[in-house]
Amino acid sequence: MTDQIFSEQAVTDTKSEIILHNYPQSPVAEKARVALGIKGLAWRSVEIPRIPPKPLLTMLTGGYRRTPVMQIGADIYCDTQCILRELEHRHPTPTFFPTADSGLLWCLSRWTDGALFDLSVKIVLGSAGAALPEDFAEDRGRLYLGPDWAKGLKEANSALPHLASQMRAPLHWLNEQLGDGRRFITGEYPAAIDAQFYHAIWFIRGRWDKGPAFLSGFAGIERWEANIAAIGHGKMTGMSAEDAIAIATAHEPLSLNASVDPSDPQGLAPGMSITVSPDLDGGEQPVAGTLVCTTMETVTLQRNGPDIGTVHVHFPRAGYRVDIT
Ligand SMILES: N[C@@H](CCC(=O)N[C@@H](CS)C(=O)NCC(=O)O)C(=O)O
Repeated sequence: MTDQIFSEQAVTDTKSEIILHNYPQSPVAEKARVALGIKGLAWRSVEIPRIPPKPLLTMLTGGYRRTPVMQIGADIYCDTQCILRELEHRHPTPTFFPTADSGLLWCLSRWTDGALFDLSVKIVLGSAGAALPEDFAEDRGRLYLGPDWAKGLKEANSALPHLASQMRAPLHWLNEQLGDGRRFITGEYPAAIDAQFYHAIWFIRGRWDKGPAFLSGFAGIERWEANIAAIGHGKMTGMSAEDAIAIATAHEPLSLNASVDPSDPQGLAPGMSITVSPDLDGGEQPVAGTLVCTTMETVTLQRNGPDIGTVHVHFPRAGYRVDIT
């Protein structure tokens, strides 16, 4: 995949332009950037602050403050689960699922994005300890270690050898998976799961002082990391947050089939007033709006405002809580 074929999509076509709200140091954004690289897409990057307030981002999302967020016209995709699904839908070739294992790989990705990523955050926060800037430690501590975060940070620091042991076992399995010389996790072609596994490893390599030495014990992983880095990030050009908001205002969201799912466990139906928030409480603001449509995988709500017009905000169902208000 070193020979990139970039999408012919004209950057002036603002309706279908892919805008990623992100910042360079974010590992979860790195997952999305690698995914854009796998698809060889052209995209615009809006750099957002690393800690709240993020008023120009939350104006679009209705309160969701995490990184990254993808915008296409007046459609706003929160969480990389939604972002990857939408990229696969709009740009199916090359596919994120080059083998016949998409269901299995979605299941595995709930672990890479959940327990594995959380473990990498604990290692990075725990190893940085007192060196972390206070506002950053407080914000990320609350998000990833819970309301009692200061205690959690101290525990992560003293438990570093244990946390490293928890990381070693899955890295050993990944190394074994790559042991037959394959270029990527499922074979010759990169898949979504490569980006999903990679972001946690990119994070410990770059932000844990002992990360490079730790990873040097896994030759297959180091070779695979180089293959992923060679894919690149597609074709990125910068954009201001103000221009992104102007694009949302200038366009209408894509129309969606507002059919009712009679088996929806919560009885959700179009037109209901709802809020959506991450299932694990990190003290984050729920996003309120009118339900447009839900599937087993996604919930879409509509928001209107003088500053953004009408937008559709999309969230995954898995990992998010929908409340009827
Ligand atoms: N499940 C989310 C996780 C997003 C996430 O936790 N991102 C980190 C960035 S690495 C974050 O938002 N940190 C706090 C922030 O950027 O304000 C996803 O897959 O997009």
